[in-house]
Amino acid sequence: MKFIGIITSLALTLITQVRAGFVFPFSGCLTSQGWEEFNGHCYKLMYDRLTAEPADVATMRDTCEDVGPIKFGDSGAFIGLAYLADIQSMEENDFVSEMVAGGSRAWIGAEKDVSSFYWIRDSESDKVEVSFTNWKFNEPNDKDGSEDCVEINRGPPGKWNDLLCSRKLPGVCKYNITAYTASRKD
Ligand SMILES: [Ca+2]
Repeated sequence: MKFIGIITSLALTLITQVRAGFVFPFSGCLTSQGWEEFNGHCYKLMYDRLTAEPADVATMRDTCEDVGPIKFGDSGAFIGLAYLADIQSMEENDFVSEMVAGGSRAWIGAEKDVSSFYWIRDSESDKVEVSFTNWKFNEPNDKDGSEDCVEINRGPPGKWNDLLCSRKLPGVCKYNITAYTASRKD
């Protein structure tokens, strides 16, 4: 039985490391596929995983879950560990802004509920109220009372703007390397 257990464990490790044909490393990031490392996390600028086009926020959240590494949830289902990026400091903001680069705008993971913005990582974790911010001058302006999502690089590099969640942009995906490696030890 111990042998079977080891085989099962190896199989699970292989399944969870390999995603879309890629093996996610247990340290560092999958640089060959565009993932870049900053402060214990991996980041990637992504487009819709199905169309390779810019997409609305909901589609980009799904894309992030689909393109990153996975773990097994309590129900036994696979859970994607990557999420539309939260940003906690100016250093991280600079990193993300430069990674998006080229004057491009991109979704980050903040979304408004009533009057406050929250980071939403996945359906299993609580949303966390945004603390660090880098709003563009006169933003968030909630134009027409309907701007509930947040883009980076609007106007000056690194600055944030609130806009309609249905607008189409690429998105910045992110996952915690330690959360990934820890998920392999249970
Ligand atoms: Ca706005």
